[in-house]
Amino acid sequence: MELHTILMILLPVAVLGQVDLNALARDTFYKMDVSQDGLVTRIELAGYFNRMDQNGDAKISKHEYTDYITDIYGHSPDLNHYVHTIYDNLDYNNDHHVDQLDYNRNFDRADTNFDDFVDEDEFNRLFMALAQ
Ligand SMILES: [Ca+2]
Ligand SMILES: [Ca+2]
Ligand SMILES: [Ca+2]
Repeated sequence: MELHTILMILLPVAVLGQVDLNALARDTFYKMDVSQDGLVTRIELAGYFNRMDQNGDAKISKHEYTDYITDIYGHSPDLNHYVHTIYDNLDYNNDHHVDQLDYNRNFDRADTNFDDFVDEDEFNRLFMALAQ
């Protein structure tokens, strides 16, 4: 067994290179929900992306996004596929950056009951749509 394969087994979201999207969604939600009240605010969503912003230009490049995700979960072809698909879908206006405009559009898309919070069910629906 290759070391690469062993590392994949240790990761909760990528077992044997197969990404568990539900686990990835759940983990992403917990990382966003800094206050741990089960609701994500616009500020928490922006904060999540700001943690990826290596060069401080208030825009997340695909490179920054990919680095952030693979630093946490490791590399696998399956995960790379989802990372690129999710990034392209997050980039609402297709300008090859994910920034405040895109955060707002995705937040609005997720918040289907218009209470200005994104709960875990709302987030899961958005995440699955972004991963398609
Ligand atoms: Ca940046
Ligand atoms: Ca954009
Ligand atoms: Ca809501």
